[in-house]
Amino acid sequence: MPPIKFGTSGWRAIIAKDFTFSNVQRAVDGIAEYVLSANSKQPTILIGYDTRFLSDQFAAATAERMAAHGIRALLSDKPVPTPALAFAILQSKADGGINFTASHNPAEYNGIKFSTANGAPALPEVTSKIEANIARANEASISPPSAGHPAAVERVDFAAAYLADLTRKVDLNAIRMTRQNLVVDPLYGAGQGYLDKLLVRSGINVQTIHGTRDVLFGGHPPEPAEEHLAPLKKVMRESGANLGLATDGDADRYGILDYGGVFISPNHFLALLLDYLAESRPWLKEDGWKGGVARSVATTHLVDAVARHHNLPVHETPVGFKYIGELIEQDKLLVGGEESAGLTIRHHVPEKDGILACLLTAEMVATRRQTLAEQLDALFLKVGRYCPGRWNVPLTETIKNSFKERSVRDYSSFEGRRVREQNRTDGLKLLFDDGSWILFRLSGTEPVCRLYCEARSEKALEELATAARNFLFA
Ligand code: G16
Repeated sequence: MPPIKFGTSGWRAIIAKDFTFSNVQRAVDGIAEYVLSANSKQPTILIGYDTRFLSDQFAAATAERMAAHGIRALLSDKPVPTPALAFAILQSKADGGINFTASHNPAEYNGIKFSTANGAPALPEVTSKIEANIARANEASISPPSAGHPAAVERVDFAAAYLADLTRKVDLNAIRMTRQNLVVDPLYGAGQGYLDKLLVRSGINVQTIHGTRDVLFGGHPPEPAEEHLAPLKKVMRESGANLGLATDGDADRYGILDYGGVFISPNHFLALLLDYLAESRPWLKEDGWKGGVARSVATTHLVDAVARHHNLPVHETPVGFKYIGELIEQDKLLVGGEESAGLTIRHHVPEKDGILACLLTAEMVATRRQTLAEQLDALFLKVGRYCPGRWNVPLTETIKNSFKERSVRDYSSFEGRRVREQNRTDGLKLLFDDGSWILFRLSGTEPVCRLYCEARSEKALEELATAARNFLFA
């Protein structure tokens, strides 16, 4: 039997190869054992699913299995974004939640994201217990659930309360008053019927594309990266829209197109939003509260420059929103985010929320009455220019070995640059005297080696990226 391993965010595998009903059942049994051992009374688990092939059926089978274990199962009545499920876990005081999704990965994948009772993605100490439960069950050959009294399965709407909560966190009135013209692209994913619905209900002018279920996602991964947003760009130009707002397969990531279809990278967006929230949300910085900002080790240091400007501390985490979720839960953050388009704010779910990010974008444009590009230029003038970039290198045996061997060495210089600091929080990060840096790490969600670079100009970034690629392929 193939081992079931939880990576950066849950377990992901190819449908019909490893992601089968029997393997899902093994994973669910492992989660059920964990939930039962962590709770004395009858626990409750929420179960959701995205728009992928069979996600709804994996979820329904899981609800039955949980009930057979004696765990009350609340099953979503429709596809549900991961942040909406996180909100429902907190609101209903459930003991955790499972979302069937492979997030932004290509259509042939599916996955399980498991969140604990705090609504945050399960931390490694939890997933390692689940993995151990699964491995033990393998050795003993699968035993059927032993609960004497199966619990109930109930169909539930997780959308209404989540959307109502967003209306309290975002100034929808400001968006409506500025008569913005928005285009929303849920990329055929679970965001459909959430972001667009909330905007329409709030009287905001919005057009939706890709708002239906297509288990092949139109032939592209449901990832709101610039290369997948050409149709959104086209519709924006045709309709004269001022913003394009996209979300990924489970709507925990966002993709933003500014006026004219200009892509704003999540790195730059995070820094802009930090600056905006630090100025506009005094209630987020009430008396005596000493919170700051968290970014992953792979995220732009423009965030640090903005944080310095507002006198806020910065927390650096490994890649994986679970680490930022933990800090939100401890109430240490105004904003937390990652370069891979993850974002949440104080008093919101300890999980990334692409829908919230899209709404705050429209609010920021409405309040400042400037395009995002204009706001970014102003920010660069205030704290300096930062040019981040990321490349994925397919994970061949040669690249894997090259990465393994090179990531443990000590470096005092790198391709003619003096190394100021070596950082091994996650992969190998080398920081140079002029503030530029590179980071190599193996992805925990897809078979690629990620190469991240940041420099203070586009030209310097290009040179650094070439040097970094040469280093990996040498
Ligand atoms: C997941 C995690 C993110 C992480 C991203 C990329 O996103 O939740 O925290 O940044 O994967 O991780 P890696 O570089 O290891 O592939 P998602 O949207 O797929 O759940």
